[in-house]
Amino acid sequence: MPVVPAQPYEFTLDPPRAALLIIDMQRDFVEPGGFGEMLGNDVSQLRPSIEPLKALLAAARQAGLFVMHTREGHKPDLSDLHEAKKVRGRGAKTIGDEGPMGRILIIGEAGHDIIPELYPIAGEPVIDKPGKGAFYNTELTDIIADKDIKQFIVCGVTTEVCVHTTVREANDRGIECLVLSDCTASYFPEFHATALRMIAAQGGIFGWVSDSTSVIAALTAPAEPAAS
Ligand code: C5J
Repeated sequence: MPVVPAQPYEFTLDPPRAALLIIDMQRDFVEPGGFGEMLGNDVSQLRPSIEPLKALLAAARQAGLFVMHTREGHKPDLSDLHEAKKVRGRGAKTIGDEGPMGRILIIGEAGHDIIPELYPIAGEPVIDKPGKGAFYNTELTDIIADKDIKQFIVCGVTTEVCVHTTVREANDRGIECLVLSDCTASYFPEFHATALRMIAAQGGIFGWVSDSTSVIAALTAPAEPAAS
């Protein structure tokens, strides 16, 4: 099995049991005019993750790795939006209000969709999640049980919010998480760095940290000849 250099120690990748999980690479988080900017963030901080993630996604598809995408958002009638989340931030505009890319963080609106650079293709589940974690109130548990997935290669935004919440949820469900430093991003570079350190600390308390170059090398390495 391919071995990926990682922190706190190497990660043994089992491709048939692994999935690339791309968290919330949505226009509402990455592009101006969306939810991220509405909260006062500098969305340009997320852009450097796009190119490495694009290369990784191409390599994963080429290698036949199972790919999943998530999108944070809510039903148009807001029936899955807690009042506590709706009012958080005390902004002039909130989830469900009209913004430059349609109603903010609402399923079906332009801003809620995944950025064109990383758009899903047929066969790649898109998991709509109302929370920060990808397991809460979604079909993810059933999808990974059906595919017998035991490892996630985790990418997306933001590192300390939806990526971290999902990694913690997955960790408690026995999934090994390999988080890629150059394919994740935060509006706050210091949170990004610290969030990654938290994952690999204490012997990998939540998982492993590596980068796209290392995973692409592992996915494209020629298979070792079988022992005679
Ligand atoms: C946030 C996310 N930051 N995808 N969502 O609200 O991390």
